[in-house]
Amino acid sequence: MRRTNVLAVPDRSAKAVARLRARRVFSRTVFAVMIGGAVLPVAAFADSATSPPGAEEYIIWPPDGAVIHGGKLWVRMGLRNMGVCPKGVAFPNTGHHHLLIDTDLPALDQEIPSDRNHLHFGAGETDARIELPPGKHTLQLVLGDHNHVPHTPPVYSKKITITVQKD
Ligand SMILES: [Cu+2]
Repeated sequence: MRRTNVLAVPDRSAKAVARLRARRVFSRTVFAVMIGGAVLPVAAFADSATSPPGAEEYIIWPPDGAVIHGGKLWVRMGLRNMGVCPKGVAFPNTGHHHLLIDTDLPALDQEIPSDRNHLHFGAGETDARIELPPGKHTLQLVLGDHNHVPHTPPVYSKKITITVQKD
């Protein structure tokens, strides 16, 4: 893959590429059906990048059960046995962080949604300043590949709960 200009590719193009890739997988799947059912499971999951054994994503900060005063906090994102790489760059054993706020894991074989509950750190960030309203909140990380799709097997952190108290 060309590495120049890749960082400037807008999300829309990435989605178009993902659609094209999905179509290619479909073709491969049809082919697999023709040559024998045994190949089908491999072909159906061939599109997401793979993660190596021992890959682990974790939240460095805040700790589970933390009480945050005021609502503004840093989230520090940790990753073992893989590397962080910006979106759009296909490099083996890398991905970018996604922070899930007050939501469960998304579908692990599709592009991770992008909204206020699913934050993408497509520039390769490993920490983020966020602000949450008072109350209990859950935080969880999931790594996505160059197309924002979780790896095979998926790499995600434990879900933690924090409490925001108004100052
Ligand atoms: Cu992403």
